[in-house]
Amino acid sequence: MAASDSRIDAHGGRIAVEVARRHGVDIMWTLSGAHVFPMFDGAVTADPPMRLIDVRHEQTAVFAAEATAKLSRHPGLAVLTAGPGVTNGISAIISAHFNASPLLVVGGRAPRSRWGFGALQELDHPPLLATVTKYAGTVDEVGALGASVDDALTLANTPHRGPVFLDVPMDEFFAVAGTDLPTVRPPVAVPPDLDAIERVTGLLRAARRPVLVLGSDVWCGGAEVAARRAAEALRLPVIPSGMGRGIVPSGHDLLITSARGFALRRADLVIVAGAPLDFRLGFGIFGAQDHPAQVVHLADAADQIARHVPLDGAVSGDLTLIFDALLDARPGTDPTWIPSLREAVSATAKSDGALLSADATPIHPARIYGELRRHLADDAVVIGDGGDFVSFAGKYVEPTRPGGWLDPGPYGCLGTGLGYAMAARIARPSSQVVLLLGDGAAGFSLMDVDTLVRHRLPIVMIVGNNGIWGLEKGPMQMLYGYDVAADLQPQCRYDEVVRALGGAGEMVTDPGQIGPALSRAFAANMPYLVNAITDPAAAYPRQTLGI
Ligand SMILES: Cc1ncc(C[n+]2csc(CCOP(=O)(O)OP(=O)(O)O)c2C)c(N)n1
Ligand SMILES: [Mg+2]
Repeated sequence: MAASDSRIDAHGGRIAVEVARRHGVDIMWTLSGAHVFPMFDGAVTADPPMRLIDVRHEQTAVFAAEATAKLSRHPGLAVLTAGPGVTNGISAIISAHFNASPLLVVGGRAPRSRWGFGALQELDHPPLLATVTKYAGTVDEVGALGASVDDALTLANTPHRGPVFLDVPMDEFFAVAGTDLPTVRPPVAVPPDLDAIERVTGLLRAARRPVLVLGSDVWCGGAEVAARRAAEALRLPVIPSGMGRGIVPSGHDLLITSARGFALRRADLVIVAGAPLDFRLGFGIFGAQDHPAQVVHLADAADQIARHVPLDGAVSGDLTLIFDALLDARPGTDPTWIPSLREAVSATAKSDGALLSADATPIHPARIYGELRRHLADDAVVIGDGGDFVSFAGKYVEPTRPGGWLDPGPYGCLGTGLGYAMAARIARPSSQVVLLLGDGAAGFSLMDVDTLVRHRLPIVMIVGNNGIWGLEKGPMQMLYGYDVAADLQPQCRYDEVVRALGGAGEMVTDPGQIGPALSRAFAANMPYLVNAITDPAAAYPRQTLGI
C-alpha cells in the first residue's frame, strides 16, 4: 500500500477511508462482519487512523453517523455488513432521509464472482434503499470505488442533503487498485431567484402580524447567523423547529416558542424556512379559519418547496443568501403584535411554573425538566427519544445555542437515543450530553450503554419511567375506551441495566430526589442513568396526533 497527497495504491477499504477523510469524515460507525473488514483495516492503517466505534446494533451505528452529521455538519459514515447488517440499518437510513442528514452508508456485499450462487448473506441491497436515499448503488469494481465514494459524499452533502448508500462486493473490496484522490470543495451556494425574493419582500412589507419559523435545514445549511440577523433586522417573532432550536436563544425577546399556537392562529403572514410544511407545522395551514394567513416557504432546494398547500411566496436556494436578500423588507408590523406575543409567553411561563416545581408523587414529568434546567450549561446537547416524556421536554427545555437539540425528526423513529448520544459525546467533547428516554424508547437501544462503557463515553441519561407507552395508551383509550399492548413493567430498573453494563445509575421516586440525582449524574464522568418514576396519568396535552 502506498499513499501520497493525490494518489493511493491500496485495497478498497483504504481507498474509501482516504476519500471519506477528504470530505471531513473522521469517525466510522459500525458493527463487525467479514464483508466489511477492508473498511476496518482502512481505518486502523490510515495515517492518522480513523476513529472506529463498534456498536451493538446496526441501527445505532447509522443513528450515530446521522447525529455526527447533524452536529458537525460534515457527512457521517456508517459501515454495515452484508444482508442483515444493512437491513438492520434501514429505519435509521430513512430517518436521515427525512431529516436531510448527509450520510454515506457503506454496505458489504456477497462476492461478485459468486453472485447468484447463494453465498452467505447474498442480498441485492440497492433496490431496498433506492426510494429512501439520494442514490443507492453497487460499486462493481475496486478501481471505481474512490470516485464512487467521492461522488456519494458530494451528493449527500449537496442541498437538499440526505443519505447515500453504496455496497461493495467482497472480492472487489479486498482487491487493490491505484486511485487518484479528489480535492473536495464545499457545495456551490445556489442563489435565490430575484423575482421570488421580490414577491416575498412585498408580502413582508404588507404584513401586520408576521411570524418566522426556523427549521433544521437552517442549522444544517450553516444559515443560523443569517437567520438570526434577518429576524432581528426585520423584528420577526420566531418559532423554532427541530435543529432550528437555539438559533434565537432562550430569553430573546423575539423567541415565542411557548406562544406558538397563539401566534400561528393570529398571524397574517407565516414564513417557514428550512422545514417541510408537514404535520409538525399543521401541514402549512395557518391563521384563523375565516382569516387564513399568507404562507411563504423558503427551502434549500427547489424540490423541497411544498406542493400540497397553496403558497403566497416560495424561494429556494442557499438559505444564507435568501435571508440576506430579505434584509431590507421591513414589515409594517402592528405595534401591538410583538407585545401581545410577549404577554402570551409570560402567561405560559407563569402557568408552567407550578408544574415545573410540582411536588406530587408520583413525579410529574415537568418537574424533571424544572430540575434539569437548573443543571444545564449553555452548550449542553439535549437529545430526546420517547413519546410524551420528550414532548414535555420540547415544551420546557429551550436551548441557548443552535446545535444543542436533537430529536428524531418527522419520521419519529423510536430508538435514536444511544446512537445520537454517543455521537454527541464525540462531537462535543467538553459539553454536557443529556439523553431523555421514555421507558418504552429505552428498550430499543439501551444495550448500547455497553458501547458507551467500552469507548469511555460518559453521558447522562434520564428515563421518564411511567410504566407505559404513554403516547399510544392515551389515544387508544380515547378511541376505544380501553387499551391493549400499551403497558410496560412498572418501575422497571433501567438503572440496574446500566450498572450491569458497567455504567452507574439510580432510581428516584420522590421529586426532591431529582436535583441531587442529576448532580451525581453530571459529576459521575461515566454513563449514568437516572430512572425517574413518573406519573402515568400525566399525559402530554396534545391537540393532534399528526395523522
Ligand atoms: C420504532 C417505533 N415504534 C413505534 C412507534 C410508535 N410510538 C410513538 S410514541 C410511542 C410511545 C413511547 O413510549 P415511551 O417511550 O415510554 O414514552 P412516553 O410516551 O410513555 O412518555 C410509540 C410506541 C414509533 N414512533 N417508533
Ligand atoms: Mg413511557
